[in-house]
Amino acid sequence: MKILHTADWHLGKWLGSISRLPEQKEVLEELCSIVEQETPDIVLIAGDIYDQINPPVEAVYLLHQTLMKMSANGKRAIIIIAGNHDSPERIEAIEPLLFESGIIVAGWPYSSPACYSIPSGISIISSAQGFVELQLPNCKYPVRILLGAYANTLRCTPLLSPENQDIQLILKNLWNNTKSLFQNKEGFNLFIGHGLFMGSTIPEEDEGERSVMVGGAQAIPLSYIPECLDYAALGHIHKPLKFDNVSFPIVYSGSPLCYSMAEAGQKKHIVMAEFVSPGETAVLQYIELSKGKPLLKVYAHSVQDALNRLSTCQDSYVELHLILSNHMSIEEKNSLYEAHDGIIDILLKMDLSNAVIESMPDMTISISELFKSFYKDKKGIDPSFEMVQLFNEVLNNTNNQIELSSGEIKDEA
Ligand SMILES: [Mn+2]
Repeated sequence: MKILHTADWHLGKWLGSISRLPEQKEVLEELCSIVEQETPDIVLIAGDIYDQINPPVEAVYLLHQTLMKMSANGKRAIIIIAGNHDSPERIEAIEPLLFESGIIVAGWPYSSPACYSIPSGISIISSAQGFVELQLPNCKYPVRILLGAYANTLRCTPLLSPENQDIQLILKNLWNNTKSLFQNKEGFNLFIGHGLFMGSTIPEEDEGERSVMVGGAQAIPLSYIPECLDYAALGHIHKPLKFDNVSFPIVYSGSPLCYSMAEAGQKKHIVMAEFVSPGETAVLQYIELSKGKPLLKVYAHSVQDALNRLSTCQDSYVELHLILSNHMSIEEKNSLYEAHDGIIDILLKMDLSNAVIESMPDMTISISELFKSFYKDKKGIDPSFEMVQLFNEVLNNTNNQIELSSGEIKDEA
């Protein structure tokens, strides 16, 4: 029995003002060819299918197109759970159609898929809240799956009771009560979950995920996942991660593309887990994904230095860290954006240690004279007589108002 595990597709995601949809199309095509080559019996997609609750239609189309390709007309089972970026209602809304293709969607931690069989040979032979048991066409043993869709207070409402409002404990009880349905070794026992799970350390969350679980307050201990399992497919952390010191593989597959600058330089992959028979340790294989532009942090010490560096990385998205000793003009800033169309952000830092202060303005001269010298500095010509007159007029009015208002304050005091 062969599983393909992936997660965090974030379809419809943007990086700054750049849509990642073209790259998402490419990487999902790559994923479909891996599925064709490796012929897994089941594909697990561990949440954050979309990047937002209301995904753009192009993203919805891409998801449906990819699922239909991967399912091979209902011959391959696909399990999808909702992540914190997905709307549970929305992803379950297409269930009646997916149903026909052997695709099972669990939007809520307590979703209980209906039992059915389809002509290709996939059957849901039993189900319960957060649980499904499947019989697959080419697999002698049943496959039991705990469905750990992303959980928070709002998404667990029917599971809350006056005595128990603790989401972590509710999940622990739900999963442990369900395990009585499958704790024997006469089938393959899997877990698919989305959220921040912690072993001895808490994995570092990605940009855009941190606000969801502030300070790891809602992290779920790994020990809450029942022990009688063969593989746990996790989603939420974009960097691939396999936990150590656990009795069966508990794995974050990571996202298929680098989605934030914090992921710059990360290699992305999917996980294949193969079992000979129930109870035997899975053989894991990581298949690298090669699509998507790289994300780079580029450091430069002058505008010219930045232009030189930008010319060597035209196929990347760039966060430019510019350390300057003098201010940058609008023209210089524009020249940077013109030199590279993948600049996500320019972070400017002033290094004044070697700055040459060319001329300090003479603070003893009048404001009117300062204005004339400022104007000449900016425009390259002296201000006209009328301009100076207008400036003085504004200046006098302002001074009068200041005197007036300070007088009023004095009166009030
Ligand atoms: Mn997530």
